[in-house]
Amino acid sequence: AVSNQIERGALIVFEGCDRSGKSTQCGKLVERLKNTGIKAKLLKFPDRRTTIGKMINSYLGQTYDLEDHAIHLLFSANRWEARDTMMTLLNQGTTLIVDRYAYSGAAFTAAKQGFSLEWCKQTDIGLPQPDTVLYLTLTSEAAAKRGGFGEERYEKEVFQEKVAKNFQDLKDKHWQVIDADRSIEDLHEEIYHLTQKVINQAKYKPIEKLWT
Ligand code: 2DT
Ligand code: MG
Repeated sequence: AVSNQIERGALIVFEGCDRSGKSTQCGKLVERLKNTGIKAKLLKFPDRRTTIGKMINSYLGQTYDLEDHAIHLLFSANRWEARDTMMTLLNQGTTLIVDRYAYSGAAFTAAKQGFSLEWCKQTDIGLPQPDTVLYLTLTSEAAAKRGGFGEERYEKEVFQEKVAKNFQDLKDKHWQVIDADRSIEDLHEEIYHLTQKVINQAKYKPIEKLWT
């Protein structure tokens, strides 16, 4: 009955702490999907290439200061400016693999003094709802073995612990928690198999709105 309906792509989001291997896994997954004939595209937030993204990049690189609410709104705006393109791609059948999304937006800002998770979520309400959120976890010991933090804003132990706690509070039925403390290949295999199921199940489902 649905044979002449266009199959949409799935919206697959990766979240997790620093050094959990998100970016590596996103890249490998997109390549694997493409090699098996599935239309797929990699997106990353923040997208530092847009005008808004350049401001975010300067902020993260600590060459530019912004008031905490203002930078939160820019991170959110950086997703909204991608919204129409995301919807078009999904509706044309392209699966999107997304490296960080609104959950990072809320978890990071809410780790700052004086911000609640509830307030932080407001600006992203209504964005496309992910079909799944793959949350890669590492103990802080396992993370430490992967090397130290970099020089960007937020790359500090105490701050990252608050972020991790916020991620726990953001978890909902769309989340799958994945232990990232193993080899790149093993992790990739598990993720690839999980996503096969998600892609098949998403095909004829409408795209819902985040946090509504
Ligand atoms: P990358 O290291 O992944 O480029 O992220 N961040 C990210 C926020 O504070 N708010 C957001 O909305 C997003 C998407 C997480 C750069 C840093 O920016 C943080 C780490
Ligand atoms: Mg980083």
